Amino acid sequence: MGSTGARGLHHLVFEVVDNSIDEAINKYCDQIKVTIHIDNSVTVEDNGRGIPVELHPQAKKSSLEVVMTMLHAGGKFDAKSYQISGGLHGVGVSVVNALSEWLEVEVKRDGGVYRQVYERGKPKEPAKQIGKSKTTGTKVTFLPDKQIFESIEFHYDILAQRLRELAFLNAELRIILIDERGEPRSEEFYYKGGIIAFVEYLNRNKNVFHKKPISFMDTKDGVVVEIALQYNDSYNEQFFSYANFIHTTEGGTHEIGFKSALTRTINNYAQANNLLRNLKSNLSGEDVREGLTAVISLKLRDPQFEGQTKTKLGNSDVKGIVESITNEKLSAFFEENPPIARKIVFKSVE
Ligand code: 0RA
Repeated sequence: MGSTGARGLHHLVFEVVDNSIDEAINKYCDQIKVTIHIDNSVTVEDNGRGIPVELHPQAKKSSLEVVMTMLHAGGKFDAKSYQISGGLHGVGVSVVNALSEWLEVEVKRDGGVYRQVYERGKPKEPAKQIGKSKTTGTKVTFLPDKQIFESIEFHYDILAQRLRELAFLNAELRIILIDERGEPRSEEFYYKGGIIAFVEYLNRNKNVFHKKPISFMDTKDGVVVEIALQYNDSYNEQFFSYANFIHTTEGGTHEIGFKSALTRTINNYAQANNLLRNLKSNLSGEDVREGLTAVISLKLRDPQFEGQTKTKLGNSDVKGIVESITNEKLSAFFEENPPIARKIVFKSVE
């Protein structure tokens, strides 16, 4: 988990949520509910396919028990999916289990409800069927181990911030957060517009240059690129980049490709329309990013995370991919929307 402090503690929740997100990415799940209970145990419930429960022939126990007790056994068998895990954390739900005083898993699958309880990662008894169900899903409830973590008190805002971010990055996924401690509190994160709604949210208190964020999406060499951007009248830059749902705070090749294309496209438009008459040189990268709010989200097969905090995307082919997609889509947008393009150029010149 990386730490026994607050960071590691909250990671427990995100680790379980990541498994549900994997189901959502593959369109098996459209709702995730996270509940903080009064004793600081947490429930993560999804309506995905459910963890397989049948007997695992090699292990001679249920697949459910294998997934919950063996390191890296949680991986999907359909390797073609872009898994969220394999990035920063991705240690698997078995680690959450090992670091919990107790954990209870309930799976609805194959017409039944199955349940198993563990203490500090050890099953109390084999998984067994406790009922019937026509639906599917997985529900995990765990109490972090006080012998391991310095504190087991969850912070609502830390959970809310990441869950909101995940909802922005997964358009149409509904994520519900409930806090049963003290005065009950809950929020629902659901954004039909995905990262377009993210940009609108980041600019919610700003005067924007154009009502609708500029957005485009394309796939090249198996890399899915989604970008949304919107200018406001401030001088700040707000830039959020992601690779496989991991916030790449240290940047990387996707950011370099985007920034290079943005500078180039704006200069090209300005030159072609004779808007740089009073300037001795081209607009710089910093010029064109004043007042910019942008979100870029990539999905790729083998993300290379580098840097101090492993939040810098290193894949070298990604720079050219993002650059060419941005050049093409953004110049097309400028050609079709001259008033917006001119406004952006004038602000950059200023
Ligand atoms: C292994 C295989 C399959 C699904 C899952 C794990 C799974 C794990 C979690 C953890 C939380 N929610 C989850 N939902 C699913 C695929 C099973 C299949 O092929 O049907």
